[in-house]
Amino acid sequence: MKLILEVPGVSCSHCEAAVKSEVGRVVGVGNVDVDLTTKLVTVDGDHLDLQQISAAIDEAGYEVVGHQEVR
Ligand SMILES: [Cu+2]
Repeated sequence: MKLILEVPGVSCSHCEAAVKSEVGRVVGVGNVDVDLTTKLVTVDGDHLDLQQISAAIDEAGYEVVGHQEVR
C-alpha cells in the first residue's frame, strides 16, 4: 500500500533528509519519497500505520495536514 501525506513545512534537501530518516525507521516502511514542490511525502510499504508515520514526521519537526491512502 501507499500513503500520501501533505507536509507543507518541507522546503529543502535538509527537510527531505530529516523526514526520510525518521519515517524510514517506522516498521513496514519500504520507500519514502519527498516532493519539495508539491509538499507531498509518499510512503510505500506493508501494513503502514498512519499514526506512527505521522508521529515520525512530527518527530522530524513537521506537521501532517492531510493524507490519502492508495491501495
Ligand atoms: Cu529544509
